[in-house]
Amino acid sequence: MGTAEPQVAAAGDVQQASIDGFQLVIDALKLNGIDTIYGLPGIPITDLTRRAQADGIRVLSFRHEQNAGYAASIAGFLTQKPGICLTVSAPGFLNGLNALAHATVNCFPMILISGSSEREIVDLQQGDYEEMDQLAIAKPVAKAAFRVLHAEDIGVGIARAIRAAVSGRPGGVYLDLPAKLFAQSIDAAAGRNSLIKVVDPAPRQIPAPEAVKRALDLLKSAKKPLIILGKGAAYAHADGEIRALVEKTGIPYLPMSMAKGLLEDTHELCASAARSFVLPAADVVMLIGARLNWLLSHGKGKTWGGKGHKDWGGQKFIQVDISPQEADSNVRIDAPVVGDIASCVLAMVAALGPECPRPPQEWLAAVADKKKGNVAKMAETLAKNPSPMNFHSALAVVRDIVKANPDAMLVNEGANALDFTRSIVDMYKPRKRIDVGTWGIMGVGMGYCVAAAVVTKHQVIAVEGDSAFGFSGMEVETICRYNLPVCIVIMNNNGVYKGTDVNPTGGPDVAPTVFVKGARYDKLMEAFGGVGVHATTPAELRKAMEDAIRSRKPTLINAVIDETAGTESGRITSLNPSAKKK
Ligand code: ADP
Ligand code: TPW
Ligand code: MG
Repeated sequence: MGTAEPQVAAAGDVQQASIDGFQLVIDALKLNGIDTIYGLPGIPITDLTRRAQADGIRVLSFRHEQNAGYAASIAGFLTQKPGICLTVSAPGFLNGLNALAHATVNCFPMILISGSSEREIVDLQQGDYEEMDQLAIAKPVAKAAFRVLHAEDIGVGIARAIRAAVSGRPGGVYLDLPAKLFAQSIDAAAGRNSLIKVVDPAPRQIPAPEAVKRALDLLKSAKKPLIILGKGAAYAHADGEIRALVEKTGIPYLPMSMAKGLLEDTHELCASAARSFVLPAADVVMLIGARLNWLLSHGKGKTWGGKGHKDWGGQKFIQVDISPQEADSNVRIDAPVVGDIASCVLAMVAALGPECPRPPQEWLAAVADKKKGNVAKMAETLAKNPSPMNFHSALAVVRDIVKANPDAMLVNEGANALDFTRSIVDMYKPRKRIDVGTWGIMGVGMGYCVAAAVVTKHQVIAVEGDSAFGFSGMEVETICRYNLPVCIVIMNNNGVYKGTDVNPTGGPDVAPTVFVKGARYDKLMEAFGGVGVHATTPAELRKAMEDAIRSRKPTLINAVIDETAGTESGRITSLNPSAKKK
């Protein structure tokens, strides 16, 4: 004992004089306000997860890196700070890579940090543990990719990753940290001094006044103007400016899926219920943070009033976007406005002046009329109470629950489970709806639930197709482990799109789209201490959802849906070659 104290003191002195790679990474993240890591431990990053937690970063461990990655990507969308996903090398990296690509495609800021094996061995392909040239593989799907080889460069590496993720059009960034880097020690003072607190990581980008004028002149000339809000508008946190623009101009608007709630879906200018009327009828369309990709039928074809599949409908387009390259990607953009949405919309509102002309009354009346008819039709369908439940009768319940809990986050994936929820469940506040995004991917569900609960602290409601849920279902353990207020509703129709396909050969295998009949997903939740409920009627579903929200306990409701109720591919049957033939 007598000699122990001086030894500890000596060791302490040495430690204080130097700092290792692990610590520099943690300090660099913290210095930049990063407080949460979504990941999965293992060589060589296990100690990074431990030490990050010890240093006050919240480290959320997942059961599969893809789900950690999706969580990080949506945390980026919700917070405008890069979501951090941390994985091990080769297989862990590849599992996370899907989410990195997803972040880039959806314009979400995210950084995938993966440990990697020894460079000298990897580059000579000598067969290291989990050998892979991860940097090269990440590059095509990342907005940017960096590798840090020396401890003194960690500060620069993290700063570059942050800037690349959040500036301009946000995206996924890969940061490769070889195992050897973590163990490197350098002088502590020099190490700390090498860290960079990024100043103004996502600088405002002010639009050119002439671009604003061009856009407003076109907008004012319109007889049938329409505004389309995309998830870029939701990401921009410019809620007040966007409301001012819509209300001041009095122009009907259409929210894309994740822009729902930017203005409440019940707003009198919301044209969602008249979508198929306003798209072909509009003469000038202003896109705000929405791309003319497949989700908007590329701005042409029959959806837009064009004669054939590739014909333009004759609309003129204004596009507000931070990416100068986005305009003209599909059809001519007559008035591009390049800048960040907050600055652009603010500039437009200011330039409109006090007496802003309203759109012609005939246009507003026509839109309102279409809406009224469609809303009435939908109300009729929702009021039915068939047995077994169908998507409509179940979603009528979800619609009420979301209305009563407008702060709740809504996670949504599936085919019919997605399309019906999007059209039936109104949103009342910005950035509350998160879903399959630009790719229409299955698998984001449970990762999104974890991040939504952790970031917002609000109740999370997930409406999941039974197939969609399966992609990330094991993360219900994660939800239970962190005791998150997540209520998962599985629209269980026994399969992909429906549960009724048959094997044409008459053989023993079921059809590729069919699952175990009458599966009890609720039992899965009970296995980890959560609440599982089997609901066969709207009343049971309502009670279970109300209980879940009251208790904030992790809950999974297996909502039994008529297995004949869905349609092939949900609303995008047209993209499915075989369905088209039918
Ligand atoms: P949606 O799927 O909802 O139609 P998209 O993902 O297609 O939306 O489009 C989002 C667009 O928003 C992208 O083109 C992106 O460049 C843009 N964007 C993202 N953030 C901003 C921002 N802060 N300011 C301006 N544009 C942005
Ligand atoms: C990563 C293809 C699109 S929708 C879907 C699949 C498999 C599941 C639909 O069944 P679900 O919904 O969820 O039960 P419902 O209500 O219609 O029955 N792999 C990935 N992404 C996609 N989009 C697919 C496959 C697909
Ligand atoms: Mg299904």
